[in-house]
Amino acid sequence: MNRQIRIATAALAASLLAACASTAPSPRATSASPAMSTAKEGAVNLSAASGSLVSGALVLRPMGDGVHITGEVGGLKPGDVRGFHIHERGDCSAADASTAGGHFNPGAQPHGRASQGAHHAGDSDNLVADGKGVARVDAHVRGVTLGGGAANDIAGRAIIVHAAADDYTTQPTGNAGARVACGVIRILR
Ligand SMILES: [Cu+2]
Repeated sequence: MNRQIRIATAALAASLLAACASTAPSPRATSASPAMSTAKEGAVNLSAASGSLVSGALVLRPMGDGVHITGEVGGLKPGDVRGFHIHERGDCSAADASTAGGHFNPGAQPHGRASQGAHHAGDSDNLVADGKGVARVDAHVRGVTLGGGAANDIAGRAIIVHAAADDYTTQPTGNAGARVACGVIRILR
C-alpha cells in the first residue's frame, strides 16, 4: 500500500514537472527525472543492415514505469540469440547502421543487463529465435518515455538487432557484433 502511494506521488510529481516543462525551453538535455509519455503508441519497421536478411515490425506502448515493445523479428537462424537495444540516434541511413550511434544512455550508466543493476536506458535482453528463425519480441524498457521530449524520451531514436548475443558485460556494446537490422521509433498516435 505504501509503495502504491509512493508511486502515485511520484507520478503526480512527474506530471507536474511535465506541465511546468511545457512552458519552458526544451528540457531534453537537462531533465533529471523521468517525465511522462505523451504518445499512446509507436512503431518501428526494422530494415536489414550490414547485408543481412533480418527484418521486423515492432509496436511500442507506454506501460507502467516505461515502454513495452512487442512484435516479431524474422530472417534469423533457428535458435539464434541476438542483441537488441535502443540506440541514441534515429538514423539508419548507413549500410552498417553505424549512424544510429551508441546505446541510448541518457543517465551515463555502464552497459549491463536491463533486469540487473546498472545499465543503459536502451539496454534490453537478447532476442531468441524459434525453430523458424523468428524471434517474438516482448520487452519492457523501464525508465523511458514515448514522446514528451525529456532526456529519456525514446521517440525518434533507433532500435537495432545485432549479429551476435549481448554478453551484458563488455563495455559499452555487450560485444553483440554487427548491426543487422535498424529502424526508427516513430509515433503513431
Ligand atoms: Cu545495440
